[in-house]
Amino acid sequence: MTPLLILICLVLITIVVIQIGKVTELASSIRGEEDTQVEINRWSGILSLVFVVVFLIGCVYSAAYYKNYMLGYGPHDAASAHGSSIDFLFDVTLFFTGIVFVITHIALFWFAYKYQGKKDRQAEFISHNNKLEVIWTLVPAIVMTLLVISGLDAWNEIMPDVGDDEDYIEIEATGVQYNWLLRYPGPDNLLGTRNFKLITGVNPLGQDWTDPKNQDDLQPSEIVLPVNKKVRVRITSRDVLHSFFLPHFRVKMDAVPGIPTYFIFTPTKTTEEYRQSLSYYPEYQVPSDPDDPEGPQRWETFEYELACAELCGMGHFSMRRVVRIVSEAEYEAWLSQQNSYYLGNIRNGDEDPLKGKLLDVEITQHKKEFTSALNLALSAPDSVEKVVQLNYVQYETGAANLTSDSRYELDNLVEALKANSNMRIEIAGHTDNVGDAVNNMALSQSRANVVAEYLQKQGVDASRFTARGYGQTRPLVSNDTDENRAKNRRTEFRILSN
Ligand SMILES: [Cu+2]
Repeated sequence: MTPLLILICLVLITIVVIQIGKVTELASSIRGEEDTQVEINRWSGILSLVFVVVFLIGCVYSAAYYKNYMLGYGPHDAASAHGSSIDFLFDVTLFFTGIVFVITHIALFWFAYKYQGKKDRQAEFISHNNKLEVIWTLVPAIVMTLLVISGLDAWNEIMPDVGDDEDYIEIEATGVQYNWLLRYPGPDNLLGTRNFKLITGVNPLGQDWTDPKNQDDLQPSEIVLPVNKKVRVRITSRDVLHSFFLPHFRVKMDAVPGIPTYFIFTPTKTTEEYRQSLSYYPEYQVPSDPDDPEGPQRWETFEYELACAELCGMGHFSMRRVVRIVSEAEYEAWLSQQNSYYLGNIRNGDEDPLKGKLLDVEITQHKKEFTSALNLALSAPDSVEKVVQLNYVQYETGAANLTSDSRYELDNLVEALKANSNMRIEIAGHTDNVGDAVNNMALSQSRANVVAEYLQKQGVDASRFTARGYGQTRPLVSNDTDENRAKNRRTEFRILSN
């Protein structure tokens, strides 16, 4: 419908223009061609002058009117350490180009007025003018040189890479149509290796999971960074050109497929501080949702953003991610809530090359779980609660042989017994209700014995523990599902005294 309307409008406009032409022609044949032309020239000249005045006033007015929305002006001081030097360069460039802009526009329209066609007026012939040519070549050349040199100076100041001894956070942003895939290094502070051949639906970055550095990497949905800490962003692309653009921090760098780029910057203002600086300006004291006049105001809902500054295709506009700058403590809290992408999405799945193999990160995690369960049991007042499950002690099916990975959990127990020299425990074996109850009793007793033997071998005095099998007599939950039966097949210990 809309294209049809536009087409009809265009046809009508064409008809109007043709008709005006015909009327003018008719008028000139009545009044004489030459007189009409002079009259048209005079009006064109006057209207040119009117236009340039209105245009220049409009330019200045709109710049002043929208000042508080523009980066570098009003509340929009740079939120990064290097940002002010870019803003300064921008102002210097604007100063020189602004002068040229005003002078050339005035000259252009003034000349159209002054040298309008008149009866008996002839154009003057000038072959060349050396003085004029020297001036209009030299002045722009000097200004350009000045701008380029100061630009290079700023570039050299902003772009050097981080030194080995510097304290910084490294994160990674990969542009894909149409999204930014973000990666944080995790607790080891190292980003793992990538290989484009490994890219799949669940491994969008092509991370090599056999590289331990990858196993703790995070893929958060937003960029969260502590204030006043240097950040190095690795920037890459998986398909076409994108551009990593953090407007409020004056950070912008192309993301090029196959060529890693980077940008280093230090955020100097938290999101909260930026909101505060916006709150003083009337432009930001309006409801952020026009349909909800009582709701939060624009300054309250402000967020820094990551955008793509390269027109990369149809969905280009949707490449937006929220950036939050917070205090060091808030950053640490946020970081501790993020989970490893590998452990959450890949681990023991079809694409895990390490399926079934115990990882260092898991050993650490299991130890943490053991320690907190132990501490809980140690401080429990009631003897019923003084029980710790040995979740990662496992046996071969139907037998009393420990799996080799069980030693990590048992070593945790050995360590605990050595650290708490007064602690005495009872090791208890339990089974589910599958099979014969008498056999189950025997099996659980021999499993408890195996654990006891292990402790003794590790140098724990035999007087500090007893081992007992309970068979299927003490289920944790009812034996009605596979899952529940697995919970009931367990080894645990009870703290008898400490
Ligand atoms: Cu893009």
